[in-house]
Amino acid sequence: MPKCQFIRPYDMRRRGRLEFEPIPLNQYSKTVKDELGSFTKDQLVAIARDMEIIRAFETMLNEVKLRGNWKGVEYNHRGPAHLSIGQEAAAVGQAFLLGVDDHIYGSHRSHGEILAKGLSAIRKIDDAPLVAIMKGYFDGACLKVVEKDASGGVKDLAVDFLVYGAMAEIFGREAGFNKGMGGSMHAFFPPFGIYPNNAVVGGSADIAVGAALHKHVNHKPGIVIANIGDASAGCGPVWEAICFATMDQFKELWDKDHRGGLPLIFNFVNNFYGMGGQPVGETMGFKVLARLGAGVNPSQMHAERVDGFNPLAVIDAVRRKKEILERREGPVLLDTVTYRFSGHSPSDASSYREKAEIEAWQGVDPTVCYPEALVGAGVATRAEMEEIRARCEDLVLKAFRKAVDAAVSPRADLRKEGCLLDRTMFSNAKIAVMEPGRKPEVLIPKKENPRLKQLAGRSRSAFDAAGKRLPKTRCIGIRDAIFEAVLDRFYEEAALVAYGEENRDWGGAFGVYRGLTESLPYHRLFNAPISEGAIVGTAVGYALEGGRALVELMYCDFLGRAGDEVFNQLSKWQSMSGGLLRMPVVVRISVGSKYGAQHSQDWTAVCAHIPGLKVVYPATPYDAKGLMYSALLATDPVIFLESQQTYDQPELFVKGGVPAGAYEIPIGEPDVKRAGGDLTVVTVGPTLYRALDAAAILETKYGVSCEVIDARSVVPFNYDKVIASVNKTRRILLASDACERGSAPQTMAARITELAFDSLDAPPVVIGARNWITPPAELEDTFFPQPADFLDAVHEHVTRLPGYAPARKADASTLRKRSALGL
Ligand SMILES: Cc1ncc(C[n+]2csc(CCOP(=O)(O)OP(=O)(O)O)c2C)c(N)n1
Ligand SMILES: [Mg+2]
Repeated sequence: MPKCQFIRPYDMRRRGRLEFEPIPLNQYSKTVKDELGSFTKDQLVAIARDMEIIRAFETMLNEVKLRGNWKGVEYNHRGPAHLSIGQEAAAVGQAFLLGVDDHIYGSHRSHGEILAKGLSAIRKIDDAPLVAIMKGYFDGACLKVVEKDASGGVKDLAVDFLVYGAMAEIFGREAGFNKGMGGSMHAFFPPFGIYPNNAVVGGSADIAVGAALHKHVNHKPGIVIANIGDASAGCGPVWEAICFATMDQFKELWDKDHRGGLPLIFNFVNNFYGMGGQPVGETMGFKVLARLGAGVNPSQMHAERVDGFNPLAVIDAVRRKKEILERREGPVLLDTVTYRFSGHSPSDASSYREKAEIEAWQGVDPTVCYPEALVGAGVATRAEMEEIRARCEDLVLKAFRKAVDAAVSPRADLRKEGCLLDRTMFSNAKIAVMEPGRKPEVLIPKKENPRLKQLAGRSRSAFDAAGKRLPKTRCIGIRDAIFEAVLDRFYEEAALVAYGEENRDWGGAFGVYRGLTESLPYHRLFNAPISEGAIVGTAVGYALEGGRALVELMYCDFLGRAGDEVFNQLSKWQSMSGGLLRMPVVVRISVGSKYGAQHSQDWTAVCAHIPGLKVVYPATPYDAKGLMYSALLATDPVIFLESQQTYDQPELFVKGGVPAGAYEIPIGEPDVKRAGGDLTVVTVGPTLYRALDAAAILETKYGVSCEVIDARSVVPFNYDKVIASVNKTRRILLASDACERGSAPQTMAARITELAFDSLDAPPVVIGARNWITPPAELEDTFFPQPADFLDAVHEHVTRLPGYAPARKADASTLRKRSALGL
């Protein structure tokens, strides 16, 4: 789309041939002896030790799962354990060169990566900061457990801390790295550069891209590694992540200071199996995973295959890949060949593979071959290696005894009101600037923004000074109000970025961002590929690293394309981290109309159903601006719904209209838009206006005075105003444009029944769209609730309206029949 890129028919239609470069496979050929000049003996031995710790750790879990006992200590671990026995060299080789600023994101099978990265970090951090990290982490809760019987120096203590912290997390203990709320598949420890591991296959791919984006945009040190399995190559979000990470614009359009590729390694931990399915030869067609980089950009992602059974080969590969990333030529792809001797999980009997195959790989076991190579090169004696192995087992046993002891390592009490999860579902903080003192990068002073200048000529209210209604084109509408809040935040918060489809020059599909391009450099506002999953997933990664992201899904109906990212990632990491992480992400989602069945659904309730998401749906410009400003100050994920029916809606309710300056509206507070005494009407989203039309008819024609309350937010939601209104009116009707079944008003109706049963003269009545697909634009008024539907519902279920003939059957027997038909 950028005008500077002219697409010439001559070039595009010219005959030619596209050439691919050869892809290196296992090119590393050095021996330990060859490497003696590059590594100290201590380093070479440390590599063996780290592999032994992982092996002992995973063996313990395997035994516990299979036999409920390890080394005489009994324990029943109910949760999962996806073990990486056999994969130790891949993890240790990767971690060896990484610094604390290098961040890894992993999978369900990442215990080894956690330990390897932690052990590597401990070697690199000086004693004083190491102590500070341990003391500062959740007020030293984990440290307190391990320091009691500590022996040796700070580094030894830190190793105990790491092994115990990871293990206690796996066993769901409150002293674990994530207070026991992450567990085996999600454990992580950011101070050592160990970022969330993900139980959703491939889930870390786009999150890691977002993390790398954060480093790239904000000039943060270090690289990011996405550790994902070979079978994740079949996952859509992984491809979306690869597409997002390799966008040309990074290298071609971003300004000089931000030009270049993302500092990211897609590391496919290639153990040749999914659970039982085999990517090579069965479920995929690439044969060699490293081939995947070939088509996505001209550098073929610098992809190569590396022997993950040789830690030195992996170290060599990471060193070379880091150099590429430092030259800003990333991202890169590694196909790290490895093999799990253990089953997918301990209950897996490996029915899908031959015993001989497992034995063949065990024959080149890295925890045997590498120590042998050290002995052969004279780095260590066999006895020394044996002693290391025994010490590692003791280390793990020491942590194991503590982690399974309920008196030493209790679990969080989740039955208590105000318990850990009550406190961590939302962080509920407000942060104006992530990095105080940092100046936001902008292209022009705010007051010179062309859209802002244009809006200065518009009325801030729907009415002129004499109270006469103005044409919409002369007023600030909802799209302008949102723009103003976004612009304000961009000039305040340097860490804020916005992206989505057609966000830059186009101005967002519905014109909300028109004029934003003129103010912002590319790296703060850009077009994303049509990759809804990656749009949200990268925002999650961007936020986890300390940034603030505003992303957009063009239609609510496309939420399904970002399902995992919204429902499992965005919503869950704050609480899965035990309250350690924050998720300052606003997802703008436009709710359509006129475009038929796949472009016109209101899925507010789908989002509201997911714990951990805040959900707002403003219907007026005043509310839209204030809520957007609040959302962009918040530290929680906010689903910000906007109706395409009302983008040009001017302000009818607030005297003086929409303030030109910034202001906040608290998320979760409904607002009375019309006072009344006979019937409470609660609306979600643009249904407000049809409810007001109905209220006017009810008042003038039938003398029924309605109090109309605009929910504004769905999660959280303060019921006080609604209950106060019901106490007065004794009757309530709730409405939205979402299909009625399972809608947000249905949930509210159930809660209001619980909270105000004694005040109600009749059960709450809910109206919504028919439980149909959305028909074409010309028939939409048969679908979305219209004023007549309100009157029908009032007449049938609230109070008989004298002389009223229902437009459509809405009586109890019709509702029963329709329910029985699934309608
Ligand atoms: C999206 C999703 N689909 C399916 C699963 C169930 N599952 C867990 S692990 C796994 C196999 C993953 O294989 P791979 O990505 O190669 O990782 P590995 O287990 O080999 O480490 C499957 C299918 C899941 N967790 N997430
Ligand atoms: Mg695999």
